[in-house]
Amino acid sequence: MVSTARSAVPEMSNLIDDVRGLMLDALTTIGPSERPAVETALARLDEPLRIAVAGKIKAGKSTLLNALIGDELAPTDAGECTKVVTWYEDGHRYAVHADLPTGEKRELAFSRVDGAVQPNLGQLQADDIARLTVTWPAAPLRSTTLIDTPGIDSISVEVSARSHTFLTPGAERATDADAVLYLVRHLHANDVRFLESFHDDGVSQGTPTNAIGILSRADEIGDCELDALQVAEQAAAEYREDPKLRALCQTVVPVAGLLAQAGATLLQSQFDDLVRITNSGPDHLDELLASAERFVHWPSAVSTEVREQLIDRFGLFGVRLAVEAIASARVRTATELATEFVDVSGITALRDLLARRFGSRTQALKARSALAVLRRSLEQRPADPEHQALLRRIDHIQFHAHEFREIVLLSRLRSGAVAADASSRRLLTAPVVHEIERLLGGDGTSPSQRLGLPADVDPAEINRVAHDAHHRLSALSSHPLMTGDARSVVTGTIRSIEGILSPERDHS
Ligand SMILES: Nc1nc2c(ncn2[C@@H]2O[C@H](COP(=O)(O)OP(=O)(O)OP(=O)(O)O)[C@@H](O)[C@H]2O)c(=O)[nH]1
Ligand SMILES: [Mg+2]
Repeated sequence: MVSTARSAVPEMSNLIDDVRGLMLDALTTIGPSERPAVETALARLDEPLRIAVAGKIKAGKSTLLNALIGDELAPTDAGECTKVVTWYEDGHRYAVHADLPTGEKRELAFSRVDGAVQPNLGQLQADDIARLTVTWPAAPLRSTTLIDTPGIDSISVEVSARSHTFLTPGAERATDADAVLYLVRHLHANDVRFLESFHDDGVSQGTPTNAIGILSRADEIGDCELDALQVAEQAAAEYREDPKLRALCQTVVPVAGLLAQAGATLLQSQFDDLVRITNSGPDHLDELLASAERFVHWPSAVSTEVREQLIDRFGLFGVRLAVEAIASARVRTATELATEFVDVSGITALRDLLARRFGSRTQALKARSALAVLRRSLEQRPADPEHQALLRRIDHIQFHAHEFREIVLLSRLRSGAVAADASSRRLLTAPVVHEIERLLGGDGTSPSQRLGLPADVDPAEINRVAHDAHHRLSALSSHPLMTGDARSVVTGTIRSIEGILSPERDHS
């Protein structure tokens, strides 16, 4: 029996339950061909958030994924497996499976080569495999499944197409990823076009809700000088303010994945080699560190082979940083150097960002993905009255769940659509827009993050600041020059502030 739209407005805490109930109802009415997709989407509500790592060939995708897992599971060389979309997910045992286009799932034997999981494809070619799944018991994978995608825009049109099909499946099915990290070394037109084509489904179509731009291999910017990461941060800050990019992804941050990976896996023997290099004397060091080429081939007491491994592992920037840190005695042990690498790499900032932007929105992102799949299935038979009733329930949830509304409002603000006319621009000035974005949960959804206060702030201060914001925005919403569009953003934000003020509204 299919019920019509419910009268109760779904709050954030029971959003998933509402969506689950709707999907269970749908399963009693949809046809057999749509069933598997809806069943999969239903099961997905209880699974970890899926984050895909995407970008151009050799942008550093697999290395960044490794840095996020804290292991070296993803192969970073040019093997066959880098051409297949590969999922890294938590599980009870170590295993690799291949999904074949026939629907068959086949377990593959695998070995670890320099840490990387290398499946034995046997008779299979990369082209025969729809996807690989590496199941790995690892704490970081418990809350997030990471998906490595083949490089876009590669010389191999097929490999590129495989990533496009995965990330932008088009009208016929919803995307498999809840969120995407898009890596670019330097942004140019192709990258922007790719981001534009990453339309997500359902409630926030074609919006930056679930994309984060990463300025990758940031240590290589500006000739690998020691200030490379600062230079990269300045470039990222410019991208963040670029209206075109603001409309396409939530933010842009610089990360040196290689350094983060090196920090997570640094060996004592590598540290000892770096100490030997450092101790080879300042004059010699100047020559040695002039370029990667020279570092490997300049005459030195440390063997060429060892130096080759060091440059491969840490990059020229990493070696320069290590030598500077060891020579100045800022770093005295392998553990301290590992920490230095991780700190400088930007990975901690990225992890925080993922927790704030995606972690706190996990429920909404998963619910949105599930509704997108359900909508697609129901639209196969749009004239069916039971389908129409279910579609109305989807509309109802999407319209009333405030967390969805926040996502839509954030996207519209970022796309620049809201403050497009002159009077709105006068009222919604840049600082006001930034505050509204923050209040809507753009920097994280806890009350203190929404109000821009420290995490350990006194609850009385939270209330005081929230009341103050409520007062200001209420005055703004009743301003005579307020247009309908801008007013709906302000009233939506007021509703978010009321969520902070009313403890029963769960914003955590
Ligand atoms: N200096 C530096 N090199 C990096 C960084 N990330 C990756 N690399 C190097 O860039 C090359 C490509 O890295 P991958 O992680 O395989 O890049 P990818 O985007 O997965 O490549 P494909 O899957 O082949 O498209 C490797 O030689 C890495 O060591 C980084 O942050 N800094
Ligand atoms: Mg790769």
